[in-house]
Amino acid sequence: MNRIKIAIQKSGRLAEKSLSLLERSGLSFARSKDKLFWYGRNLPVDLLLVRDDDIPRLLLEGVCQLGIVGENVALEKLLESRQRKPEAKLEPLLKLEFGDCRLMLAIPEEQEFAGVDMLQGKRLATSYPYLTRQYLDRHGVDADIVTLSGAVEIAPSLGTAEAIVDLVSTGTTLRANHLKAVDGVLESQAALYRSPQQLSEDNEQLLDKLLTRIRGVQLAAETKYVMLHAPRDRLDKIAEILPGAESPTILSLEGQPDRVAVHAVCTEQVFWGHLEALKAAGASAVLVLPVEKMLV
Ligand code: PRT
Ligand code: ZN
Repeated sequence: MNRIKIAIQKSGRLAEKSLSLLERSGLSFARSKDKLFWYGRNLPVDLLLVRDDDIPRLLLEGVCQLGIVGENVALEKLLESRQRKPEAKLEPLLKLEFGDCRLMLAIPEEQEFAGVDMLQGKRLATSYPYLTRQYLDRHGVDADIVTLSGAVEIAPSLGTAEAIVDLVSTGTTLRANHLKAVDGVLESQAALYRSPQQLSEDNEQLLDKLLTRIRGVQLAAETKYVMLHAPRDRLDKIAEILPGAESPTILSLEGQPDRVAVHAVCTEQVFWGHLEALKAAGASAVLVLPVEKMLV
């Protein structure tokens, strides 16, 4: 059986969460501090630790079979490689719900935004020239794209561009540079991608198993096991409040004919508001427990 290689970011915003997701899915690796390659100990699945920008190419070339990278980077590199190979394809298997950010058009804060048309003939600084060109084309606007590998946000004050297209999460960087986000180019989060290369049947099965486990970890992260006591005649109301719970288990309570114990698996987030509503509906002894693993 061939081994599967998964590429993840070595260090940076996605590194820790990518590794943790794989470890929580039951993969264990012989860690080596400096090396880029970690051997899989319990399954034939190894890790390659690289710069995030290299991950799409490793997948497109079939060096790695799976990779975790931001959709922003995957799409940018895909558009870039289509210059050489128009049929290049890279599709996400799963969105991973971390690394959220938005690629946005930003202009100096004192300027009025009069639509994307105002960029006609202007200079736009970005580290995402292909996504930016696609965005401009979508709006029928022609502008000069100044490609920078970092510190894009200082381009307008340096006079090298009139506007920028950059990643934004909290907006602090834009504000610190007297810029404001005026339009969205792309919403992004980390995703699991697979190489377009064909896999052996064994590896296809291994990949299915990994996907099921990763989905299970994602589901378990949101899922809670809720236990409570409730008046028997308020059961309908209680069941309505429990978020994402299907057919709770009802158990009788010794010596309390009017009250029952309710156990439910809630597949949506349980907030304080839900607990307060349960209490108002007559529930008591409400316990919310984390779920470690789920197989559905
Ligand atoms: O070394 P390597 O090449 O692997 O890492 P890198 O420096 O290229 O990437 P890294 O670790 O900074 O980011 C990896 C991925 O995290 C990105 O490709 C995105 O998918 C995602 N991500 C999420 C972000 C941000 N949020 C983010 N805020 N990537 C970058 N930023 C930067 C942004 O470029 C800007 O400079 O943070 C600044 C803006 O942040 P706010 O909070 O001030 O708005
Ligand atoms: Zn990078």
